Amino acid sequence: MKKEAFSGSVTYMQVMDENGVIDKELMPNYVDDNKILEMLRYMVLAREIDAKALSLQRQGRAVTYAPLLGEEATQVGAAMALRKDDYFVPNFRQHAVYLVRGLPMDLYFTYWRGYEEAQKIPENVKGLPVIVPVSTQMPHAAGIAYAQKYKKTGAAVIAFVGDGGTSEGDFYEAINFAGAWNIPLITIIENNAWAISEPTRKQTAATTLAQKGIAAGIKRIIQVDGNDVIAVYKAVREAIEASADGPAVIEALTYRMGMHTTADDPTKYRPDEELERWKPRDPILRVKKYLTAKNLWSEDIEAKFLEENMKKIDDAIEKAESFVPDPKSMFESVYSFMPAVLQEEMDEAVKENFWQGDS
Ligand SMILES: Cc1ncc(C[n+]2csc(CCOP(=O)(O)OP(=O)(O)O)c2C)c(N)n1
Ligand SMILES: [Mg+2]
Repeated sequence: MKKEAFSGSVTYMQVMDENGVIDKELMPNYVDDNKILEMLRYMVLAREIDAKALSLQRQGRAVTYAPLLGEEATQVGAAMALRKDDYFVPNFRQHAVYLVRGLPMDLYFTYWRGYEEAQKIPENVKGLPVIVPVSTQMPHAAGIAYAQKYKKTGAAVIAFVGDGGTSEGDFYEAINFAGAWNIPLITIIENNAWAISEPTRKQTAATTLAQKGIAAGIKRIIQVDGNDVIAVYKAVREAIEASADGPAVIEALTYRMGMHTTADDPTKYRPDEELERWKPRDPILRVKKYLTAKNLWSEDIEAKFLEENMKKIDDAIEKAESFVPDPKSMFESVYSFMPAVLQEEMDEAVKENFWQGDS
């Protein structure tokens, strides 16, 4: 005897298309024009800060930086869906999530100057620090989500992972744990089409990355247009609302319009035509079209908005650049306590003032 033991499928959702036209049937009643305006403001500001960080790096005023250009909708849509007590777990590219969650901007620039001190994320931001080892954030996120269930806090956790990150063991372990323990973990696969120079089609033979969640027994699985801020917001908000019943996997199809990091040159491996094809699908463009048609946005409004914010950005950079690190912190932050052997090394380093070099 043979019978079907299992079947599964993945739905794709887009609410606002490239021309700013809304699918009325899918448009949630909790999104009005004010909400869309707020989404646009965050996306425009995130792009501005991103450009600033890139420019600082090019001037030697910041260390290696991973731009978010093109991925604003995935990050802003997801972050805006969070409730006050929900947590987020980023990797290294989710600058807009920190922005929406209210991380003081100077901490952001201080970190990108290379100072880990700025990674003490304020409690109310409810987020983890930047993490570079690919996918290692996923088991942490699963652990935090398990803790919410165990402590009955009602909070959910959203965790970001790249397309490349979904090839890692840590990713599978985390989603397997989430399925088996039915925890409030919402995994957002920020599929930006590339993992450095590796395109997604070479990364996996799977048709979608969302379907990986099916194998983990996760019921709430969806693929969304990651350049459609409303679709991302809706998918994440609904997953959060349902998180007491279990985990979700949301694949957001977006595109990394810039370089992987400032240490990368995509022109070496990425055809120009591909970038050109994605330009009309820019996540900011479609929202501007929609709001401009309603007289809620214009070039003047944008110029004024950016001017107002430029002062905040410049002040934050000034504060970040006046930060003087305490070299002792590199010893103090290794363990929760100070082992004797490390104490000895620190005392010696202080005595010899070794970080002053020969100057
Ligand atoms: C465990 C591990 N392997 C390799 C690297 C080097 N590395 C940094 S980012 C990256 C690609 C990540 O791609 P993806 O998950 O798609 O995220 P994206 O950079 O596109 O946002 C790699 C291989 C690393 N940081 N950690
Ligand atoms: Mg990627």
